[in-house]
Amino acid sequence: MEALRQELEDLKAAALNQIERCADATQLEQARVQLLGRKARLTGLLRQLVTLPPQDRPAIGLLANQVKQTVEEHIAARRAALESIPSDEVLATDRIDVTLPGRRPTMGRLHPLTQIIREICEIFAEMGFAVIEGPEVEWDYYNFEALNIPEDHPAREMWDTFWIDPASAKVDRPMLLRTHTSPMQIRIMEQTKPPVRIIVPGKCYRYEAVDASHESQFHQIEGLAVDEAVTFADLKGTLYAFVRRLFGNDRKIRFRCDYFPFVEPGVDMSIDCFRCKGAGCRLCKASGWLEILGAGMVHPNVLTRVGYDPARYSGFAFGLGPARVAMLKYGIDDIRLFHGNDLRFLRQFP
Ligand code: 2U9
Repeated sequence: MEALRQELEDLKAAALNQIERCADATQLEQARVQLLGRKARLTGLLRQLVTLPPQDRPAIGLLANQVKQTVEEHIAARRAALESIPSDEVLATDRIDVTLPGRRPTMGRLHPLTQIIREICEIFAEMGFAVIEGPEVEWDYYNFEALNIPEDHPAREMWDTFWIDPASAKVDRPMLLRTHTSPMQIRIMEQTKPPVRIIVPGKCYRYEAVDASHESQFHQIEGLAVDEAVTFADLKGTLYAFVRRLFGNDRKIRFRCDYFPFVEPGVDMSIDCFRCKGAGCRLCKASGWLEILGAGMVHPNVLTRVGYDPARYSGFAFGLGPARVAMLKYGIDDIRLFHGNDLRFLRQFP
């Protein structure tokens, strides 16, 4: 039996050697027939297994089949290797024109909203405001209660939103998609003592009909400054400096009374129309003014709730929609263009 075992090992070594030396597919096919065909020594040995004494059959049978399998695998591998080498004919005719110009990759760019959000945040950051972001899913408490908008208050109608199903979220307090970024200002004040100077950009949600100037998802940038002796003059000075940076040094500003539950007094701020310099045009709807943001002095109730003494501290706050700012600045007439994914629109912002 030992002789037979040795013969199989020698046969395997010789076969693998022969396969490696095959230089093309024809030689390999000849080798395959010689090594595994009907007249091959290995095939003969496998056929003669039945003539062996029964106690030797399993071991020799196993070895012979292993040799056969190894030879088959090497033939397949050698075939694959030979196929990957180009033929002489291909080598003679195939040419690469190395002078052809390359294919230029498409360059991405920042979305116009991202650009304007970064530009606005940068202006406030240079004035000493820290840029902070917060969660888009909020507790009712932070979005409404803490901002001086109790349940049943008619002002809640200004901010209809999407509510989280408490059962599926496994929560026992009302949860919603935030309608402004103000909840984050509350969180920051709860965690820190004045002075506070923060700017909070982020996505907000409102349940409303979509048209050329409203979408149910939109971005907001809000700012807050609280310290001892902060006055309305600080609000005016800060926001005046801001719009001059964004819309040009010759801008004028105008304040009018407005109502927001979280500020007192509340205002809306306009700039004189940079297109017609106040004379009246299509952009400013012939009024000469463009409404740019809302603002006010933080309501004492809001300060009290976060543990700030309103007799000692005061602050101003403001909010604006970067989409509206971009629409005015670049003369865009439909807010839906921002998320329409039309490259003809997006490519206009370098
Ligand atoms: C705290 C206290 C006060 C933020 C403010 C406005 C006025 C405002 C709107 C402008 C256009 C939002 O994007 S918009 O729809 N915002 O007019 N926002 S005062 O006041 C705050 C915020 C946080 C703690």
